[in-house]
Amino acid sequence: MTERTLVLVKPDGVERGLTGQILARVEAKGYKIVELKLVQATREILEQHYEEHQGKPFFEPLVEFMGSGPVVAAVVEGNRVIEGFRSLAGSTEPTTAPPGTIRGDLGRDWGEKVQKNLVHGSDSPESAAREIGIWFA
Ligand code: DAT
Ligand code: MG
Repeated sequence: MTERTLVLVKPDGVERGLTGQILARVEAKGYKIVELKLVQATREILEQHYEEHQGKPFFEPLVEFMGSGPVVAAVVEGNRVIEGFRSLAGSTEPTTAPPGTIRGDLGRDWGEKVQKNLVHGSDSPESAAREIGIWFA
């Protein structure tokens, strides 16, 4: 079934000049970018976006990191794209994310409190709808 997901290229990805490579992988897989923008996220947006992580020890460093520079926000469309993009992205921790994935090929541990793992992808249809509403209000 055709779905939409929210993809973010996080500040580390934008800063390292990896936006093109990351979006190219999304397109090469056959998904369609239907919305795209470069945005400096406000604290309000980030608190909403990471609502589920409020109270966790990495929440504050995460919000700080995500506001440390511009991010690229995209809405990506395709059959089973929510699951498909998470598979392309690889697991959360870039050190051990499988080679072949965005995080596995392009990311690593930088010795910081937060995982600088290049990308975000919504994890369910409910999250996708909620997150697209936050970033593309
Ligand atoms: P994902 O981005 O794979 O969906 P998540 O939703 O569990 O992972 O966490 C959101 C982000 O928070 C993640 O991309 C990086 C950061 N993060 C998660 N767990 C962490 C941890 N244990 N220590 C530091 N940062 C963490
Ligand atoms: Mg998540």
